[in-house]
Amino acid sequence: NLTATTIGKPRVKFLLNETLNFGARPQVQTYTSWKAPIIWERMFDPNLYDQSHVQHQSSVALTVFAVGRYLDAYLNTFLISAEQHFMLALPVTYYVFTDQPEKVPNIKLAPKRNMKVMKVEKHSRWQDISMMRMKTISEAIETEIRHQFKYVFCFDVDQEFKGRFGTEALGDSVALLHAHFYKLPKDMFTYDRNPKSKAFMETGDYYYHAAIFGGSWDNVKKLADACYLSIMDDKINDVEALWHDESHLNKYFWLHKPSRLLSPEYCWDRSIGNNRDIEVTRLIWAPKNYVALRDA
Ligand code: 2GW
Ligand code: MN
Repeated sequence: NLTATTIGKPRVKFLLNETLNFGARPQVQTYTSWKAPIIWERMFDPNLYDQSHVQHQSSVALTVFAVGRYLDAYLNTFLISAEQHFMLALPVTYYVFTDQPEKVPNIKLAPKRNMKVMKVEKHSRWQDISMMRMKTISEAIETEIRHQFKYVFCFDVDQEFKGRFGTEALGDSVALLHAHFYKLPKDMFTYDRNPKSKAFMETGDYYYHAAIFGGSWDNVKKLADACYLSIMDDKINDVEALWHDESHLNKYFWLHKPSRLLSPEYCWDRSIGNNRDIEVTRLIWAPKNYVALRDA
């Protein structure tokens, strides 16, 4: 077992990549044209990844926003399920951003796991609640996260962990393939097509889902800063990208290729129905009641 006994950054990086079995899943794409791995079940040995990250004292900050009705609707399930499945081998701190800190559920956390609740304002438009996360994430990385954590993962709250979401997902710059688009031709991707928006793009590599992105803290900060800048430029120019922060995220990952991609096993929508590609659901979309949550 080479990985367990090999110390030193570049060497381990090499060994972990070598550890991936790209041939294990012949029915799906397991690496990109720029040779970034796309992580599917059975491609990796979970224990090997855990051992290596423990040895290198990897640590993870998870950011999640629960503003307005989304707090009652989703936060408890998200956190309880994260304690069962998210990066169990490593120290994890949940950064919960909310307008109602007093209502955050008091969840019993395992050793080496912490929660930090941070108050944010509630933007009146939901589009702004979603988009302005980029600014808050950047600030939190600058003031707190960078001093304590190697990795940052940013999540939508309207989801539930159902299976291992482990150290195999960690990388310098991590993007998620959107469950609805990973099999579709590129001309179906819902990129922003308005040349007036900073998110405008004519073609791309994949359609990434903004419900999860991550990486080393410095890379996530660069991403959040770039997306926030573009979002603010759009505001000055009185345009809004088709899918808000997700459009800007797609533009960013087109210009700055992610080093690791997560398959839709990492964020599946059960309403899609049976699909043989999905051998394990690690996280699922929570059912959404648009009427109750978005209006009124
Ligand atoms: C968002 C839309 C409509 C009504 C309310 C909200 C809302 C979102 C809210 O009232 N409170 C709140 O905390 N949020 C946060 O923003 C929460 O963390 C939520 O998961 C996140 C994104 O909103 P969400 O999950 O309703 O958007 P989706 O599931 O349609 O997500 C995709 O598209 C979004 C942009 O439209 C984002 O890019 C998101 O990351 C994508 O997954
Ligand atoms: Mn969502």
